[in-house]
Amino acid sequence: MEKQNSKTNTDTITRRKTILSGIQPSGKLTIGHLSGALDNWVKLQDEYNCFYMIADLHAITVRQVPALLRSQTLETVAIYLACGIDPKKSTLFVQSHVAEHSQLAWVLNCFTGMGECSKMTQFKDKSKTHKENINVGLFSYPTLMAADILLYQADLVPVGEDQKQHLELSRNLAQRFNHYYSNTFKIPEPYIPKIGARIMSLQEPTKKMSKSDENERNIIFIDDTREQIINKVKRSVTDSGSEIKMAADKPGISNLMTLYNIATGKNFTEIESEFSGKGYGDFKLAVGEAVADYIQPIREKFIEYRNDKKMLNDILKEGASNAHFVASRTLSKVYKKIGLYSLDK
Ligand code: ATP
Ligand code: LTN
Repeated sequence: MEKQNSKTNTDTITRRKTILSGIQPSGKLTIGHLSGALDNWVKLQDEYNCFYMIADLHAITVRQVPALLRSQTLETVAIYLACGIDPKKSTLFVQSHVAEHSQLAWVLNCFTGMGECSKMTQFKDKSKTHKENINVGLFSYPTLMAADILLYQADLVPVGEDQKQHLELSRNLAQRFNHYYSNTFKIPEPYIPKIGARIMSLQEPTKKMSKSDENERNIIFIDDTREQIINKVKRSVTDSGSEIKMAADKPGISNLMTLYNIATGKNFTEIESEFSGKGYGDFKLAVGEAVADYIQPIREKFIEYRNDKKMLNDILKEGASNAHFVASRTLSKVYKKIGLYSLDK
């Protein structure tokens, strides 16, 4: 506790801006999460007061197998750490461990119009893919996300393009609440990194590589072995023609070039000249090997951390307590402003 309070005090004194982001433990994380989110989160740790969350309550808006959800939650923590999220610099916690998220979400539900939630693209998409279970949680998903963000008075929220609409609602709700009552919430800004490529599915390269895709051949997981990675890349879909170049009509090759760029740091011009005159076979082998080399140290750390449940639990306990410290202050203010009767004074 002492350490957490001193961390919070330091942040207050230096007035570092606050960042909050999260990923749902709805599957194993992929190389897309690494390049599109985690690599960036790691860089932000030195400059910002970061809260990195595992959004397990969001994950249950679609049906999950309980044992898998539990193990994926712990695996996600191990991956955050293996990628370089440092619990001494950032607060790392599980959403359901901090009750204030559900509590504020309920209040925000009472300030959100039905129309605002029903127009959300993600709700419309998931209602199509999960026709058998279009539940109220899926509908009000964005108000829980707003609670996640507003509880910590986040200045910036790193998200992919697909979450921008949810962030816009968080901003509207914060403004609405501040207007009805008085200034309570900071208005968060989206933080869409300049770099951070979108990785596409290996078999259907016009679709995003996604952890909940049922076809594992589409995905490079962070815990895939060297052989698995090389094989998946070897079997990936390529395009007609034989040239290795970035082009809109070559989504397969362009995606492999992006992967090679992430793994080696070489730019697209360098990659094009390295493989000029060579065939797809040589290129795929080089991409597979480079990606395997890139993933290997992260995978090794992941395995080490995943097997140390005590260490993971200790980090999560400290994270939950630190998060609760901040979140409870915001929630108390909100309860007071809306007129909920309190037993304290
Ligand atoms: P799900 O399939 O469970 O809905 P997902 O695998 O599509 O999830 P999210 O959990 O929504 O991914 O991803 C969290 C964040 O990770 C995104 O906001 C985005 O920044 C990043 N991300 C995920 N997949 C990719 C990808 N293929 N390429 C780049 N960034 C990605
Ligand atoms: N909805 C996000 C995960 C998420 C999140 C958040 C991201 C839940 N709460 C708060 C940023 C801020 C997703 O599925 N990518």
